[in-house]
Amino acid sequence: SYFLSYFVSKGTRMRSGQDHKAVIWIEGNIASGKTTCLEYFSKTTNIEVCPEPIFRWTNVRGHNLLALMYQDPERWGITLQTYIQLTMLQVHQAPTCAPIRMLERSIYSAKHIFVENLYRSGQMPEVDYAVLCEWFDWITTNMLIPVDLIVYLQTSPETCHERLKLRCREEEKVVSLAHLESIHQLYEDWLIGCRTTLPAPLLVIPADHDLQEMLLQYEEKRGKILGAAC
Ligand code: DCP
Repeated sequence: SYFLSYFVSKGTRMRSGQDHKAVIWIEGNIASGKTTCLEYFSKTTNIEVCPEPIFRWTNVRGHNLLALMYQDPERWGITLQTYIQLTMLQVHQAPTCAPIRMLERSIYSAKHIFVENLYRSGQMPEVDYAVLCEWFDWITTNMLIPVDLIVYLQTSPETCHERLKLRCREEEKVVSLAHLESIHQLYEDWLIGCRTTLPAPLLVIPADHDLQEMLLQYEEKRGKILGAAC
């Protein structure tokens, strides 16, 4: 009923029948095809799509922080990831009118994938990692980060590597297959291995297929995706 409110996601999120806005996160490796997925759903009325704010990471008052991080991860890893944490939090908190919001990645994958990768590969000093962990824990304990469904575009690192070479993004020229393998493994551990409790149900979509086939998949699964989120 209109007055019926209930709790989901570890009891942190209150929903009320009329004003509830569904939130979907699109997760996946670098070049897994998240942008294509978002573009497809952006054509649906009632859905607001929010791409990762890369344009902010490549221009922080004139500084290309993403490029700096790839050039010298030990020096710039914490700076980039602190900034990404801020910009993703701003995306999560942004007001919206649309009944469904679809986000590219989340503050969760920023931490569980990219911060973990820098630390575990020995490219981030332990003290930098500790500071980022404390920020992340505080934010996720004290702030509302709404999510109703996590969609995981599951790819092989090899496919991502091929796509990455094709798109030729300047900052990413140093991204190797080994790097994509590490990111892939962390995604598998986080979402499939479920070492931590996920903040929402998970839908896995195999995403190694070519563009046409992926668009067909989204067409086929749109009911499932949108239905599961609402
Ligand atoms: N990145 C990072 N740390 C994060 C998030 C992203 O270092 N917490 C980096 C990885 C990439 C770049 O930012 O070099 C952009 O991420 P993606 O390539 O995954 O974004 P795209 O929009 O290109 O994704 P896709 O190709 O799936 O559409």
